[in-house]
Amino acid sequence: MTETPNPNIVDADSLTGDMHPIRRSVLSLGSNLGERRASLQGALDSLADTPDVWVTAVSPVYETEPVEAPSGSQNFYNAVVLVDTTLSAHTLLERCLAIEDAFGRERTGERGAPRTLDIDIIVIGDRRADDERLSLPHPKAHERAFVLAPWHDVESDAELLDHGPITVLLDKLGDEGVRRRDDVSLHLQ
Ligand code: PH2
Ligand code: MG
Ligand code: MG
Repeated sequence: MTETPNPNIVDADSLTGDMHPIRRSVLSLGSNLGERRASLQGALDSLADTPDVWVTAVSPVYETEPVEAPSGSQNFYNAVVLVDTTLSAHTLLERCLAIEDAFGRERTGERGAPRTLDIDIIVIGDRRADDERLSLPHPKAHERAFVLAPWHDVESDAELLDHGPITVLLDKLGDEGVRRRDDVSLHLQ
């Protein structure tokens, strides 16, 4: 007979207070300055090296025309990485910013300025956020083919929180300005 409460069942949460649920996160990688492929590969390697982050899928690389960027900006390379993580939203954000810094990201304050590396959090499970540092889901993801096209390649039945199936969103946007580069790819070590 099991005693109630069973003394052998311990709630780990109540012991350490640091257990967190595993959530699926979609990360959008972009680069339009310097060695674009190398920066995206470095970002992938760094994410894969991050404790409590497990990379589950890596999309093809797309070459994309710059959106809302200063005229004369180079095309981007964009890709999407799916991860499972127990990190909090803000800890994941800190990690993404630190990886950007490690790959030479300069923060000039100029909107859309060319960047060696940008890692944007598109969603973390069904987490919502709206503070000065983080908005979830990413407020522009639903209108960006450079996010949705690579995401669709690795998770065709995905739904974007608050916006529905990404196939429907992509159909509306079309594929103008985004081109899959099958000759450029990222590798999970
Ligand atoms: N990122 C931006 C602004 N514009 N355009 C493309 N094609 N790809 C991007 O990753 C991108 C952009 C802001 O981070
Ligand atoms: Mg961005
Ligand atoms: Mg960013």
